[in-house]
Amino acid sequence: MPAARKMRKPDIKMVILGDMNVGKTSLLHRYTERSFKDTLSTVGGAFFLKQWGPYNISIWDTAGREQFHGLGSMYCRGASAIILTYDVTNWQSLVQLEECFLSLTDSANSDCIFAVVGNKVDLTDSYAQVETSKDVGPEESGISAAPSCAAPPHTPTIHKQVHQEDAMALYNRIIVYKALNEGTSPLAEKMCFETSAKTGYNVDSLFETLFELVLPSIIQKQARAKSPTVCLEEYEEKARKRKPDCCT
Ligand SMILES: Nc1nc2c(ncn2[C@@H]2O[C@H](COP(=O)(O)OP(=O)(O)OP(=O)(O)O)[C@@H](O)[C@H]2O)c(=O)[nH]1
Ligand SMILES: [Mg+2]
Repeated sequence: MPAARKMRKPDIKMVILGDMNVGKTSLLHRYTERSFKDTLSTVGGAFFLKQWGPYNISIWDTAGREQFHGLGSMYCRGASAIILTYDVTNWQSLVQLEECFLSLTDSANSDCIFAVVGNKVDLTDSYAQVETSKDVGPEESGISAAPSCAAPPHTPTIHKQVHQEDAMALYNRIIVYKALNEGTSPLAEKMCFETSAKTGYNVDSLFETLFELVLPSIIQKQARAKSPTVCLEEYEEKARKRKPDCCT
């Protein structure tokens, strides 16, 4: 009889948030399946498990449609990294991140890492139009990238409504809103990405940067799980929560 297959518990949780139609599902699909396909608007949320070296990373895709916003905070509970996604051709999708989605992240871990991601850059920048097997930077694209499709890049006609400086300004406001340490938090230059789920531009960099940044949290969590000592603060907190109201 074949040995029963055990599913390992995820070591860490990441969540992707943003308005409907910005390309959240497509980004995850591009990263996990290495392709771009037609998507249906997400209902509720969906869960992906990514094996990264010896680690298991759960990535939660969420629905951007307004009727599902209430679920966002539940999905963010205990998250170590959150990807806030907008569409570079849609200014309102950036505004929505601050107005609707940021508060949903209050349930994430206190040391949660944030990335601000402008997707669909293939529609506005020719350097992002070359389909690549491994993503490349603007300076390398077109010339040295190994294209995996025959179509040559053409001059994009769609107006870019959001520039990276706007995303970086938002990222810096997030650091202040979250009361994160400005000195130790990763810089906006590192955490603001422009991507194309359609061509794959910058998609690997996004996920791999985040995985590297959450690695210390994974190691810390594993060390805590192995530790024979009891963290008194956590113990007291749990005991306090267990106490019935009549004892207060
Ligand atoms: N040109 C282009 N189109 C994209 C890109 N990413 C997604 N799309 C298209 O944008 C539409 C929405 O993509 P989804 O991935 O379903 O968007 P979503 O953010 O998951 O939407 P909800 O599930 O409704 O929240 C689809 O028609 C995709 O084909 C991209 O990088 N470039
Ligand atoms: Mg979706």
